[in-house]
Amino acid sequence: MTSRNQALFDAAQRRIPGGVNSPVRAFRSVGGIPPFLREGRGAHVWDEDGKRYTDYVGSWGPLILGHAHPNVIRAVQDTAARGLSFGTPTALEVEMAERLCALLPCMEMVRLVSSGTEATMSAIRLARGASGRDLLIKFEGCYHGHSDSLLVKAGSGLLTFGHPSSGGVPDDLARHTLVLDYNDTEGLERAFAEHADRVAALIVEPVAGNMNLVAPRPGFLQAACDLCTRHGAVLIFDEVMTGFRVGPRGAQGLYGIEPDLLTLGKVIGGGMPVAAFGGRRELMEHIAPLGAVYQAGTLSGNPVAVAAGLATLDGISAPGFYEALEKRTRQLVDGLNESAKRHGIRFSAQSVGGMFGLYFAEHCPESYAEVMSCDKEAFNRFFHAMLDAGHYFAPSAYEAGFVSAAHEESDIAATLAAADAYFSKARR
Ligand code: KE4
Repeated sequence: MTSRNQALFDAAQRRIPGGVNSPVRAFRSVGGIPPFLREGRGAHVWDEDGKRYTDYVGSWGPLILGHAHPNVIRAVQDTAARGLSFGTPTALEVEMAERLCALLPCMEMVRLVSSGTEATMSAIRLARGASGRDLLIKFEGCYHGHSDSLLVKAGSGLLTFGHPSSGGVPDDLARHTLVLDYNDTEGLERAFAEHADRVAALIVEPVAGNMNLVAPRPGFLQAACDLCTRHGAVLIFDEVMTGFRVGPRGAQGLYGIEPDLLTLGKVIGGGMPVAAFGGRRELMEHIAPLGAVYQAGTLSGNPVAVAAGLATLDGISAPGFYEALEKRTRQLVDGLNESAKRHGIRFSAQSVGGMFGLYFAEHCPESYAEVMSCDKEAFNRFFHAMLDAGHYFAPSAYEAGFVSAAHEESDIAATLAAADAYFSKARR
């Protein structure tokens, strides 16, 4: 009997490219049919066939309180009942701006947008406009959304000018993006030695989460900060994923480094489309209508979305929130490492705050090249065994995973039991 997931996927593929509205949802990397989810409550989601999963994706990070948190839903319902959008300033946007600037040391001013892509695209345009320079430095394996300047990767080796890694990106634009190796401080120093006076901005995920989780080596972020300061380049921390995920002050709080600009998304919308870019006042005052750098959006700061974000920020401000989240995430990671070791499986896992990485490799990778050497097929077998058992991990060996405040100790224990059963039978 064809499952409803299959029937829906067949129908979706007839009208939507790949059957999805965002490529990573299509299961192309892991194979198989993506479950079409219809409901979520707390740590659990249900697909259209009624199957329940413990969810470790959480809509790719936003659902840090868990699905359908009563306070978030009530905030959305109450705000929506007064109208969905006005295209005018609203009090809720002022409250969100004041909240973000109070929580994040580097933020003196902030502009709300509707996606992480818009946030990073706008921050890069601002850095170029404010500095009068064009060159952007990014790191291979870091993803900052799908604006043209960011869909670029090195041809090969260091100091290679960008080549488009997506159709539709003109060479003429890609050549303004220099792609380096994450965690390679020497390569970064060489790049600045050669191009310092041309660098408008350096954008980095302070904890990389889009090539699986790769933590910054000691000194890497500080070197980026020092080089940008010394050469008048704008340091952009892309905290769309890490913001309020790795700690109450994001990665900038965790590592004690203040970027010039910061981008946010995911958690600050709580599942609704809210993202932001912000930072030093003298930079942000270049943004229209104050300055010459244009940036706009019909639904930017949408009150219903912002209400969801504010309710989420209320939730993560509860005393002990991050200690509990970190403890729960570590319970998962430590349990998986212990189980894999006991069964002789080549596997490692690590966590930073409420996000984690799983790797079929001896050690946790510290670079893009090391991530690429992990056993992707072994991950895919693990992924499907766990999905069949009702535990939904990110459908790619190159994505981070997320735990929510709604995950109980019993949920983690059930996931660990399923993983142990899998490891006991898995190919060595
Ligand atoms: P969005 O445009 O998808 O809201 O944000 C782009 C973005 C920017 N910066 C970072 C660090 C990000 O992780 C993202 C988006 N992350 C992916 C998951 N790896 C979103 C999932 C998807 O593309 O469907």
